[in-house]
Amino acid sequence: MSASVARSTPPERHFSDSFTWGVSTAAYQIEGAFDQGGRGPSIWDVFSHTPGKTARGDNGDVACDHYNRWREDLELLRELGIGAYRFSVAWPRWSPAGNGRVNPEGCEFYDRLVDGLLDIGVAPWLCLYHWDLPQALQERGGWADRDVVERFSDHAASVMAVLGDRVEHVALLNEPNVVGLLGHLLGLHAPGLSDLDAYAAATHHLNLATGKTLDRLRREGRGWALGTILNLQPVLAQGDSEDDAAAAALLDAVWNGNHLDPLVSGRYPAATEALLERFVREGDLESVKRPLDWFGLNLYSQLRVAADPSSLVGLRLVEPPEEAETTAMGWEVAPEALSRQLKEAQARLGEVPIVVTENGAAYRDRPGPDLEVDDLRRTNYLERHVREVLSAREAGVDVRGYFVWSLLDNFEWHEGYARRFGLVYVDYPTQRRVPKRSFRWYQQLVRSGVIPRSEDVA
Ligand code: GCO
Repeated sequence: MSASVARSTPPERHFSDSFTWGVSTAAYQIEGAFDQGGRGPSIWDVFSHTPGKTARGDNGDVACDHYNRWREDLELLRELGIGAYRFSVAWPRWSPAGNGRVNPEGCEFYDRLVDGLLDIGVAPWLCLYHWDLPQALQERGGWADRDVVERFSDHAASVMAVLGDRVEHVALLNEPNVVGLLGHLLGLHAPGLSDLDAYAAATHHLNLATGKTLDRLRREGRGWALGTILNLQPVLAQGDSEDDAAAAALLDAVWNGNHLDPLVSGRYPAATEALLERFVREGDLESVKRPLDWFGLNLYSQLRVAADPSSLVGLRLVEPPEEAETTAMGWEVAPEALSRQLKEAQARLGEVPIVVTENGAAYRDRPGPDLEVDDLRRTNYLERHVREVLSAREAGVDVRGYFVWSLLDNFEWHEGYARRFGLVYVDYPTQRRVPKRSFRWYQQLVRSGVIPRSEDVA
């Protein structure tokens, strides 16, 4: 073989055509149009409009104005060349009071979005709950009130009755562990509670809603691929002491176990059972233990923890070591956490295929004169994480897809707009969208199935 032929031989593909490449978004973070098209208020409208709850008082009123600019955003998806787009349906847009009464304009919006995706050959991956509970339901107790389980199942059935002829992949809940902890115990997310009972009740009801809604949708016999999404992270003990190990085990139970354990084994972790069982009625846990068609893993980082007898729960989170690389969120960049977590999740889930439904990083992007962003650090973050997906696959983990968080810079919850996660830069005053270097890197990966070196993509 001559040298010139050897040079033109394409590198061996890392991923086959059947691997799903996607990007993820969430309704409240991008849609804006909070008072358009008959949408009702959600807990995030109320929370973000409460002084002091979000950075600089940022809220999702306008966000990326995706509700009005969705066609332009589909164009970006087409240009990116991905096979799948994960988005969420805003419950208060679908049913403003959360009582099942449907808002036709809300329905039409998602109806057109799904058609638009199919027209450009992108598979819609629909998430039924990404944190924007109708405020009317919060006023009746929200996730802490058991009645929400039925409301959510009804809502899921209503959405799928309209969109289910064109949507195959459905995720029930996005990160119930974050909803429980940040929303009901730490007060950082809507509804902004710091209440142990509300946390325990919400945790159980989120699990029950998952199980009951899986049954409900399966009874329809429509062949949907039903999954749910958890944010899981390896928990590392700071030191070698037994106390630190116990602290790590406790945090692991709370963060990773409270939702995964009941799903796979019908039990709560021993460490949290006493707290949660007050809300468990007979038969509940049997209806939570359900096989999934696929499992969504969101992973950004890992947690470090130490025992701390002076804290209420006996532990404290530890900052990453000084030499560790961190993102603008302060999260440690730990790509190996992804392959480790994929292997652990697979061991727990058995045969269930796994999809990385979110992975990405916020950096302080500095746009040039034409708003272009050379985000080498994000590109490099993504490159290293995709390599870990590959290594997990090589180790036998059944990872079927990978979704970047996120298509666009967007409303990063209580951190507001300063935390940019997008492959596409959004200039909020003009709503101009400008693809970053990471966008071109991802485009190349999706097109070739070969992981490009981040430095090689301009
Ligand atoms: C998450 C959320 C996203 C966040 C992202 C970055 O699932 O935590 O789905 O909404 O914006 O994770 O923090």
